[in-house]
Amino acid sequence: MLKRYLRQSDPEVYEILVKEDQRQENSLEMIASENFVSQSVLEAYTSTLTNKYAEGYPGKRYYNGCEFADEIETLAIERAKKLFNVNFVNIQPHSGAQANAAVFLAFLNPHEPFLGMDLAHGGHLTHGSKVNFSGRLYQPIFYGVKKDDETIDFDQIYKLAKEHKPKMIIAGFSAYPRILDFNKFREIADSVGAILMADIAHIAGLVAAGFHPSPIGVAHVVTTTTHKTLRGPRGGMIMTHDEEIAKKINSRVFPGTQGGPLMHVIAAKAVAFGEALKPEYKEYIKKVIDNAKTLAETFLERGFRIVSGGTDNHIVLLDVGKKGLTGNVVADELHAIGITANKNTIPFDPHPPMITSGIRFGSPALTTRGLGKDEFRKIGHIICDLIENIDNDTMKQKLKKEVEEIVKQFPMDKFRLDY
Ligand code: DSN
Repeated sequence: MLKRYLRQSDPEVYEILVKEDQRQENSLEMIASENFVSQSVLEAYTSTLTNKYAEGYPGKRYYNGCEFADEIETLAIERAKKLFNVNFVNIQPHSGAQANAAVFLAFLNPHEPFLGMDLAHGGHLTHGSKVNFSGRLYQPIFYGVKKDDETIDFDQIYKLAKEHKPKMIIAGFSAYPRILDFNKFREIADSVGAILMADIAHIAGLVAAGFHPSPIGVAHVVTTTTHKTLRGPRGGMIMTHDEEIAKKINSRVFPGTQGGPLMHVIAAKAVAFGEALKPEYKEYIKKVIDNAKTLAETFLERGFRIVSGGTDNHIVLLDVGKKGLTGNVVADELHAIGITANKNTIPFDPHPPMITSGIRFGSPALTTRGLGKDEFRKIGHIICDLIENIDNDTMKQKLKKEVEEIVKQFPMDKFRLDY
């Protein structure tokens, strides 16, 4: 029986949680930043460590009773250090946004300039958007991708760096399907004496498994989330090789931007890192990339345009504007047949973020669920058929059934807690 305590004590919440279980089970989850954690991660996440306040760091806490909080945080840190081959990890950020906030606080004074990628070209809200603390408190200058091949425009970054003398340069994106050359970023940062921050929230799993060059030792400081390709609980962390930077980061996380750490989440992070250190995880990441490539190839075979013409990672960015449609409409139609993905701006998009010309697809969650190249090819065709028949209800019914057939083959019991 699932959630037996909640079922009796609070049927209202229970019903909603069961509906979410069913939603995850009955649809194809293709949001590039999502994944399914293991039952072990879930168990740690729901542990009694949620009850514990542990402001401070292992061995230096403000409250008593932290002996096991210390033990679990130290274990999580040691596993993360091994996984990323790095000297220092702060495991406490509640999210990627919190991790980035702590880094800004460590290196920039209010109104000082930094370079980040334009949101419309694949950047992130915390890399300078005017609706975010990063754009309100500091002075963002945006770089983007080249118009011809939609890969990062390093000439532009170099020029902007010379002109604006930023205190920090951010390398790392939410919707960029290609490999990042961290060395080039570092060269530019050094040429103007800027700090290089790599935000590997999306590609952390690929970096950990050795399928993407690591920024550790190249960037001064590296931030990430733990719940995307890394397949851990929702959360963030910050890494560096540099002892002085490490001290600064610790104080900017706590007390700089956060209060008590979420100890149950830190326990779940430790479990996820333990999983990622196993050889099976490398195989998983290889499949994540193969599946994304298969999806990209299918789109191309069907005559669709994808940003940058392919993918090197877990992301495929489809240009639906080319088909005379907008991302918001296609995302809703996909949802209606059981495929969850998000509308996303594409470089030089004529539409704003709530409309967009693109759809971002990701392979991490469905790969965890067990789907392989055959299924990704089938899903690619379903998506193309839908876009080509967006006003054809009979076709949409047929495609919905095809999605149902796929999801039935991959039950999700092993991603839920049974009591
Ligand atoms: N919301 C995340 C994503 O989807 O990429 C980034 O924070």
